[in-house]
Amino acid sequence: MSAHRCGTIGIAGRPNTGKSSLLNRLVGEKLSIVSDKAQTTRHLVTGILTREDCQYVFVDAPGQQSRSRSSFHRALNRRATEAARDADVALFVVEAQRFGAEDRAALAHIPAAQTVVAAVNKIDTLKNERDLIPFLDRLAKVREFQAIVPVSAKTGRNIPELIAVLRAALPESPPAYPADQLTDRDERFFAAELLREKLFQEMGEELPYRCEVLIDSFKDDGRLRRIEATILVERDSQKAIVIGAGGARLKKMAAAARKDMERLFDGKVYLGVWVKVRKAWTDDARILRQLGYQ
Ligand SMILES: Nc1nc2c(ncn2[C@@H]2O[C@H](COP(=O)(O)OP(=O)(O)OP(=O)(O)O)[C@@H](O)[C@H]2O)c(=O)[nH]1
Ligand SMILES: [Mg+2]
Repeated sequence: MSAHRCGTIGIAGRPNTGKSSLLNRLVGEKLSIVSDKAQTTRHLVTGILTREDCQYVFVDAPGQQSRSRSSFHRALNRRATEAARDADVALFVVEAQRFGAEDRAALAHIPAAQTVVAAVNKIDTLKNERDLIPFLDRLAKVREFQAIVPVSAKTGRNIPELIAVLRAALPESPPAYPADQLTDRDERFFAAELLREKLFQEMGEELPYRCEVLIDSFKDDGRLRRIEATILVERDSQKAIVIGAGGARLKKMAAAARKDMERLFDGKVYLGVWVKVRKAWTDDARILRQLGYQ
């Protein structure tokens, strides 16, 4: 058998290309939150895939975006850059048939010396996979990629091929984590993320960007996890929208988040959620620190 390999793979690309969906598909567990809105991911999320001959430590990151409006957005971009730069390999994710200025800018943030594998995602949306060939040819001219692999995070198409290509790019090394470890994040982190995902999935276009989730307390009570969370918004009007008529929207989001938590934690969850107004939290150093952005 060939030598064991192990290393980190930093996932990069502009927002909304399917980076988090791909991480989830690669590790076979829903760890990183997903929505149809750009800039869903705000944190670095590690997902570990352990195979007999290789351990893959994937790091999902926020999408690299060209316009930085606040300290918050600059913090997200810093994270996006770090993940790809500090890993053994960068996995650059683009959408099939779409390579624009934003993709080019995101790619430019990956240092020239870094090994880059490109994943062309969402190929399930193509009528005919052969239509992709000219796009792949054009992409190959943009930069010297170690490999270009068309995939679908949605259907799992070509995921084994992508895993094989990544293995070849990782250094020979013993495993860095125990074989049963899936992530380096704790349950508290995932509790906040799963609730934030519901805000992205349930709310209109602008509102999710004005929201954050804080976990106020997380207690094990026998086999029950008791979680108290706060959704931060910037204005009273936003608070009313999040809560919805008679509290219906908040109840729906909390119920969906609780269900996801119970699946991920494999146990019962009590979830209490409050909504609070904190003006301009995206530029408030104290809140950004509390949320782990600074
Ligand atoms: N059809 C199709 N849709 C996909 C695929 N992968 C992801 N999506 C969709 O693309 C949208 C964005 O997916 P995410 O995984 O959140 O994308 P992301 O790159 O992590 O986005 P940010 O975190 O915002 O940078 C969601 O609506 C996904 O369901 C795929 O392979 N096929
Ligand atoms: Mg994401």
